[in-house]
Amino acid sequence: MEKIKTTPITVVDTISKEDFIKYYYKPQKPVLIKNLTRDWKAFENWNLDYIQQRAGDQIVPLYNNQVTKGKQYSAEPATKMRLYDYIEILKKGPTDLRIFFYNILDNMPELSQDFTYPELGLKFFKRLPVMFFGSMGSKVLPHYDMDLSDLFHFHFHGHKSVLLFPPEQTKYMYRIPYTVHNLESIDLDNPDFKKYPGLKYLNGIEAHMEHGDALFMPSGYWHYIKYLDGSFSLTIRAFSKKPKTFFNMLYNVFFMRNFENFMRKWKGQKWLDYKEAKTMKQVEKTINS
Ligand SMILES: O=C(O)CCC(=O)C(=O)O
Repeated sequence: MEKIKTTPITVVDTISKEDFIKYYYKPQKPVLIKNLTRDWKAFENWNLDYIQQRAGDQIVPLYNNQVTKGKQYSAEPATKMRLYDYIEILKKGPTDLRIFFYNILDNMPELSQDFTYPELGLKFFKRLPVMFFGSMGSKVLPHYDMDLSDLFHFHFHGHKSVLLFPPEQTKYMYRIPYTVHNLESIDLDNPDFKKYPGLKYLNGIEAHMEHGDALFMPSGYWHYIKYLDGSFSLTIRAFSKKPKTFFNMLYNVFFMRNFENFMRKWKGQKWLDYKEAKTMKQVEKTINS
């Protein structure tokens, strides 16, 4: 079966601030850095047992991969449970239940002692270090972050695969209007090129992450993530300094998100069907032009 075109990500062991800015930050190119976390306590200590011991008592929201319908809001959790119990499920795996965007400072502040912000020339927004958990079988719907920040994503305990697409390829991603994700019926692992011909024009960057790896995902990059075993990640962010990106971030966060919620509540499935048809038309127009 024909697959989405991909190229492997550039991997470096270490990098200086000057080289990072010159070769990756300024041209907005992703890179995987192997040794960035070697002197963190997290590199030594972070595993599922450690998180269970430190923060097992809290109740966490869990998300799955079910397609949202009607008035359902896509950011609603599928269920909630004690973190300890969820990690037990992860250890057994597979499950499609994931923890998504869990703020460390609000929920497990002591873990913030275990990592530092890399000195690579980015001004990190230190209020929002967030964690993600998943297991073999968990997939994260392809999306980009609506605040359009430059991201550093670190992985612990196991393995995951990350497929990245630059913002210039958004026109072939089948992005749904007023959202930052694509049609939920698209499976990038088994692409239906007949139904979604735009996918043929994509060229992804493929990264395989293991314990301690750091991945730079520049602003607006799409990421499609698959957990290969029970494991977890940390993401830290730096807001873009470009005025246009800053304006788009304000639009996404303060207008787009609320408008989408309002329309879903008001129109329900009709709104979703209308946007799906519009998405298909938009990509067709791009291909034909
Ligand atoms: O790894 C995950 O579960 C999702 C990560 C993500 O979407 C992010 O860091 O923005």
